[in-house]
Amino acid sequence: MAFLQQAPRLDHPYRADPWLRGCLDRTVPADRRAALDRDLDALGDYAVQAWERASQSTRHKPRLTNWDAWGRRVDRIELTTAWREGPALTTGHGILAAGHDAAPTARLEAFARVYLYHLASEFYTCPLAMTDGAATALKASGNNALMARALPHFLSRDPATFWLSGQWMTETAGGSDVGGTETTARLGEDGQWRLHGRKWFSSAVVGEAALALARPEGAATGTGALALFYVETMDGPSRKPQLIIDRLKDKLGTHELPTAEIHLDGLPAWPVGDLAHGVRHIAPMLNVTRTWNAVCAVASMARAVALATDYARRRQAFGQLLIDQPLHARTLADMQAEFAGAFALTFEVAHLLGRVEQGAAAPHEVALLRLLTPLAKLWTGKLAIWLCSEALECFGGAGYIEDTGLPQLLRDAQVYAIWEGTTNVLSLDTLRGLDHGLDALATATRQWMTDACEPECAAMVTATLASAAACAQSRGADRAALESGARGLALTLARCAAAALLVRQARHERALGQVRAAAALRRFVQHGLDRLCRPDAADDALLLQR
Ligand code: MFK
Repeated sequence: MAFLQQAPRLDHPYRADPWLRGCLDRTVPADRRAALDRDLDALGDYAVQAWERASQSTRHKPRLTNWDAWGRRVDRIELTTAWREGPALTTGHGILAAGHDAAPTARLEAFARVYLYHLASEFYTCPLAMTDGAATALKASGNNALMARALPHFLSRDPATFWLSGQWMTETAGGSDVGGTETTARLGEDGQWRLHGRKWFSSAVVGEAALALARPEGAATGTGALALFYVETMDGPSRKPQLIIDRLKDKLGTHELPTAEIHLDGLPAWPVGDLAHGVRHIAPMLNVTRTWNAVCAVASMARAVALATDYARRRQAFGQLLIDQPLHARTLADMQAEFAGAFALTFEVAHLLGRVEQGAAAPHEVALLRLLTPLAKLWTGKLAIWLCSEALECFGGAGYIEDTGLPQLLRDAQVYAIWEGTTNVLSLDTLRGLDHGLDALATATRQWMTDACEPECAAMVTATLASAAACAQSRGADRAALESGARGLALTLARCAAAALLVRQARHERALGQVRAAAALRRFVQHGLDRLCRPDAADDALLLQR
């Protein structure tokens, strides 16, 4: 064997990431940067170690044991190494707690930590997202008793007191359509609410608490009659689980994440707000977990691009390095440009979230955040699948082989478009945010593109946004037309917002004598901004005929 291919090496994901560093250089004040850099350096080190550890060992899945040897029900889950290390890393680097600091950049800084930690964490970030969402929803509820009870645990910087929270919504009768929830809440004679029912996808089943939707006994059907409850899942100091874990799911990806089917047989519960409008009460949680989803999707893209680019710099074929072959270089550059746009939009949402929460946002930015959150989630969810698939192809046959660690990237990426709302559910959610959101987006893009160094690109953004707005307005009265075009509209708005943010980044870099963002912008715009589609209901019907 004269020749062996080299495995891809992972550069330090913080020190080698110009997009993250550029974003933080532009936004984070100097007096906060040193502390942040220490955490990001450490989390980047951990990511490199985790990649090397994974490439030298067999992957494990969590294992559920329902019964002990003597017939007692135990429902014990053995976790992977990364999951066991999760609480110390999370609390040690303030991955959750830092996002709730009283500073307008706190959320952005916390999401930079999440971005670096995500893949090394083996999706421990999933329950972290839900815990962050639960903390946010409890704060929004104004329920002081529950805040005093749970927030010191959810936002703890000490692993001994840290708690994870679940988000229990999905049931067999209602996945996206949460209104189908069958779990009931019964008020006992002792004044205690208790939950009875089955939750079909529970991804934080090892957590200590959860926010759960349930229908108070005797309440009407539908979404509006659901109530939101806070529950604790461990029985005091014995830490005996108080819920029944029926089984762990066998999933396409996210194998280290113990997603479970559970049932509740009288679990004590406390209402978070009034005994109705549960979806309204849980919405702050949804919007936070959707932001996590986008950040984690972008993290997967960053990993895919980094590995494919590293490999191209060392792999020879046809007598040349791949990186020196024009078509391969073009493919990698196209991937970079799409990633750069997705990164810009996602971290703008993270920054906006912090500014809105801290009262530091301009008036139009509340509506802007409401619109951009589902846009970032739905677009990055889809893009991550495409980009990871392209990256695997960059490795040829090796990209299809399990123990390279590469197929896992693609399998895991598929989840971003599904959980926390599918692409279509999120496209319809975008319609809820359009009323004030379109004007807010027009205002924001004008500001982002002031003094643009790529005026042609800026003009294309403005023109495409205007036709998207006209399209939305012309279909306004025709709900079916609006809904059938919602995905095209959402993708167009997402791409316009991302391009406008790249214009801003290019202007910032120009002052520093850098040109990378301008190149990404030109290429991104070349891929097209307009994804609008005509509402051809008649053709849909013809194509779907039996
Ligand atoms: C590593 C990354 C980590 C990511 C975390 C991973 C965790 C994964 C676990 C899961 O996937 S948990 C399951 C997630 N499930 C969903 O996300 C549900 C998807 N379905 C929806 O989002 C539907 O759009 C929804 C259930 C909300 C629609 O139901 P309805 O019956 O049509 O609700 P409706 O009447 O439109 O809205 C009810 C209220 O909520 C309204 O307010 P009002 O009561 O004041 O009228 C809405 O305006 C409000 N609302 C809905 N979505 C909102 C929102 N408010 C703010 N933001 C939103 N996004």
